[in-house]
Amino acid sequence: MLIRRGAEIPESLVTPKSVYVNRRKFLAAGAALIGAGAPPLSGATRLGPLVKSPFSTDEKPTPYRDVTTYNNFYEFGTQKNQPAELAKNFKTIPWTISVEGAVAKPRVYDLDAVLKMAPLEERIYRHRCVEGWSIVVPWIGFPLNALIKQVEPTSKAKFVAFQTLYDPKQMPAGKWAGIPLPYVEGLRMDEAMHPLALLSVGMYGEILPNQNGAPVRLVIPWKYGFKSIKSIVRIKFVEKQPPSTWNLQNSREYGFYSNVNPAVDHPRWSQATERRLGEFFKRKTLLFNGYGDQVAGLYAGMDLKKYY
Ligand SMILES: Nc1nc2c(c(=O)[nH]1)N[C@H]1C(S)=C(S)[C@@H](COP(=O)(O)O)O[C@H]1N2
Ligand SMILES: [Mo]
Repeated sequence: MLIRRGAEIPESLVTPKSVYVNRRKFLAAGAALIGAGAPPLSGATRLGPLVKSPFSTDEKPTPYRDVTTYNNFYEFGTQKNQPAELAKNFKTIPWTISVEGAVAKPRVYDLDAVLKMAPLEERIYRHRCVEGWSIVVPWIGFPLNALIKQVEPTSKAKFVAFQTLYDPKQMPAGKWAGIPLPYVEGLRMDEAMHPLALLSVGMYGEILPNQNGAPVRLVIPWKYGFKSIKSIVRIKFVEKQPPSTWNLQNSREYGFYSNVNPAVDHPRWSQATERRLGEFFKRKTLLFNGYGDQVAGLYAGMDLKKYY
């Protein structure tokens, strides 16, 4: 582990207290951390060293401020600006993820074990919300398939089910979210094994802000944003297609697959275009969010209008 500091100033002086405390906690969790020469814009903890990924887009990342203040995280409020406020004191340390079900080696991972699972990569991905906005995010994480291989799924494992923490004490707004909680999501096994499917622990060089799904979230760049479940506490390997929150909420509007598809409209609005946060003009939405070369094979022969 390498910890550096640029200037000869106690970091307690140059870093907001909350971040300073958070940094010490994260060090206790054994993360690979580096201090940047200059305090980062956001002032949070740096993660590194990072492997650059060939899967990154060369599009310009959306400004950090937009990505951290315009969020969907219904446990912390349904307005876009609420998660940044209401998740401020969300306690993410200690944290455990139970990996269970149809696997030879079920295990409860603490955050330290998650961070040590595979080399941390930076991956710049496009992200398309079903509501019609999009962002480009430099995520930090590693392929979900690294975790899957470690627990050795059995032949009964056809799907993977994910669950977010639901702590009504820390998430009082969850009561008014209008969706069933805890938030749950699922992937077919081959989707989960796909090299693009990312378990993320950070973004913009830093640990994940709480509103973006700290300490560990999924990022599935070819699917609508709601498949990218935040603050994961349980991963279960199952035989049958598991429930997913937005499908439970409204199955006519939100399917299990939820692949980005400009040709399949949401019943209440078109999906043909999107607005990149920070831009004025709309862009055309791309099939599989532009990742078709890599993922279309997963859906060969499937009617994407039926399996929306
Ligand atoms: N637990 C949980 N995960 C969630 C959500 C949520 O409300 N709760 N919202 C989803 C939606 S709709 C989107 S678009 C993305 C937003 O991720 P971001 O805030 O990091 O951009 O998170 C997804 N993951
Ligand atoms: Mo979304």
